[in-house]
Amino acid sequence: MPTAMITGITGQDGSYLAEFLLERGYEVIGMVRRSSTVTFERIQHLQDNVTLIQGDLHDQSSLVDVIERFRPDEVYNLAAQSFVPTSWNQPVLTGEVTALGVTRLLEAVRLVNPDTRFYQASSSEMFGKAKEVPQSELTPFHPRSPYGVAKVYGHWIAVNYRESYNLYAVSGILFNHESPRRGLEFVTRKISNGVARIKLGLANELRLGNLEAQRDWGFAGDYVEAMWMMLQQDQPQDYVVGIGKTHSVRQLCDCAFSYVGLDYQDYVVQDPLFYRPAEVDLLIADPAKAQAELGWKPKISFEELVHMMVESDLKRVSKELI
Ligand code: NAP
Ligand code: F7E
Repeated sequence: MPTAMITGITGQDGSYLAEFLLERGYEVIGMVRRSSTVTFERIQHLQDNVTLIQGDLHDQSSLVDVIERFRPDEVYNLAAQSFVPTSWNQPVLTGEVTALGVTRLLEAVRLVNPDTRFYQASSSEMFGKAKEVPQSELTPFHPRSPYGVAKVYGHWIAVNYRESYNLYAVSGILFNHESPRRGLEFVTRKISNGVARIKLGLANELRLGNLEAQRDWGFAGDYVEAMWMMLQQDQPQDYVVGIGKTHSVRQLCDCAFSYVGLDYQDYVVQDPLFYRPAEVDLLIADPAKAQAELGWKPKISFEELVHMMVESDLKRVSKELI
């Protein structure tokens, strides 16, 4: 039975990846950080089937310990300070976890078990003020947030350990992927939750920032499959993963509100509080390499994703009313 270790297992992607690997017969080790309240909501249903172990990307010895104890065949580094606006408020912490944390984990792998295959969660945010549209593995980076800058570091340190030490280390440059398990502060979930609350009479407006920003949005469940595929290749390489279609936040609002028979223009209020100091205007993936070499194909469309998220929030908010 192969063993996989996931950092960030309590996050959106970690929970879907754990499900995916368990279905394929893996023993799954999840690294979780200590906190005063339990943050296992997304993996509650998996707790009998995964082994959870304490560790933190700030702490080198905890990473060495977990690799020594379980000697995983595959390590998926999904842990990060992942919310872009927070990276302006906490730029140093973001750098410590999202950038240097990658080096700490790579060091643990290199020193303890260099045969481990390593996945780094890189991001389309690295393209930032994009030099070309769509963006591929060859597009230069121009990050526009401390988060994007930290991810560029994480990306290049993974490439560097591959080239310096011959580690099987790959970076998946993933575009935005969402689900009913997305954090409530990200725009897709903020909208699906807002729509549910308005529809059920609990709110009468939804305050958002830049409605013209465009993203290439896909379903997180589809994207974790690409992560796994990248670690099954003969040679370690980096891949762009996305749908290849873009929608604006305005179109997302339209799709979500009209699904429950409402007009978004009656409820959405633009609030400068949610504007960013520097914006990423147009991100759209060129996933040709992942499709050709990994055989990766997304199964869920943008509309299906938005409807799935609104349905899920309608159910959840309705239960809260009982
Ligand atoms: P997420 O829901 O925010 O999850 C982040 C995870 O990291 C959580 O489990 C969190 O633990 C953990 N974490 C944070 N700081 C840590 C630390 N110091 N030590 C150990 N664990 C720590 O993020 P996601 O959406 O699943 O994304 C997964 C990864 O992909 C992230 O690296 C993200 O930057 C990257 N990414 C995401 C997208 C996307 O669209 N979702 C696109 C490209 C790249 P707690 O539960 O304790 O907070
Ligand atoms: O913003 C605009 C906002 O916070 C998307 C992370 O997973 O994907 C995610 O980062 C867009 C931005 O995601 C609001 O200005 C408008 O242009 O949902 P988001 P993100 O910043 O793209 C990348 C690939 C990652 O790697 C990250 O980890 O929506 N927007 N109004 C808003 N955004 C938020 N959050 N809230 C608003 O009210």
